[in-house]
Amino acid sequence: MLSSAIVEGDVEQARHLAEQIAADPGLDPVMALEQGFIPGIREVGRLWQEGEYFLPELVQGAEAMKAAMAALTPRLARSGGHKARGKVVLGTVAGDLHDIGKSLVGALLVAHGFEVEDLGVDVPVCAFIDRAREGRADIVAASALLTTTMVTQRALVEAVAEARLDCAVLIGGAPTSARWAREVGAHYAESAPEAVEVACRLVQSR
Ligand code: B1M
Repeated sequence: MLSSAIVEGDVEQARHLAEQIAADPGLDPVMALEQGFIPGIREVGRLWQEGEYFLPELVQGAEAMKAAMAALTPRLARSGGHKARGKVVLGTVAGDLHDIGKSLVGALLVAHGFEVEDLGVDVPVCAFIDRAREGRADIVAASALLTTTMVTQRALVEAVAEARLDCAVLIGGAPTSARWAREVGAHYAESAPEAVEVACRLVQSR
């Protein structure tokens, strides 16, 4: 049901279901995302790739997904600890407008006690560097959803080293992988919950 609200691009239904989950303390919002809403948006991507959906359906599916996320985010923020664990500067790299996964990473980091400065989408490398320097960030976290924009993650690692910033670089996003992260010299997380685990490890080891 959660997945089909997204596949059908039904914004009202997606919001309604997410609000019900958010209001029920017996339900796990992360599980609802991982097992319901996210498979739905991935199915939208598959249908679009196979030519069954056109751009309006892709956009509509994304709208439904964003409505679900908006309803669940306050609950996600309340679900974790409140100890300040570290500072993260987060964004989707330049040229890339996908923000659903990035926002999920941000919401879960906040839920687990991190201070997160979310720079949004289409973020140039220099903006990551400036904010990380000024905010004395522990981690710079960059999402990329396009094979054409993931190369910017490499540029970010290089820029962090060049600027001699004392922070780790964490990357993720659908086309990326642990292998890609190793190649560019970054830390990697496959999912938002894993991003929290990696961020906790990185901050603890500092
Ligand atoms: Co776009 N899109 N899209 N799109 N879109 C993909 C990514 C694509 C795979 C679809 C496809 O072909 N099947 C394809 C990329 C192909 C490629 O490069 N290999 C694609 C394309 C081509 C495009 C356009 C070029 C289409 C066009 O205009 N012709 C265009 C690009 C615009 C741009 O960015 N410049 C475009 C536009 C759009 C919409 C605007 C319509 C919309 C985005 C809306 C929005 O984000 N506000 C959209 C959507 C929704 C998708 C799909 C269907 C879903 C993405 C998503 O939100 N997934 C996507 C297909 C797919 O992913 N299967 C697709 C759910 C989200 C929770 O998952 O972001 O992967 P994800 O995040 C995961 C993990 O990756 C990880 O955690 C999350 C799960 O817990 N993660 C991190 C993410 N960031 C992380 C960071 C971390 C750690 C983990 O540390 C920092």
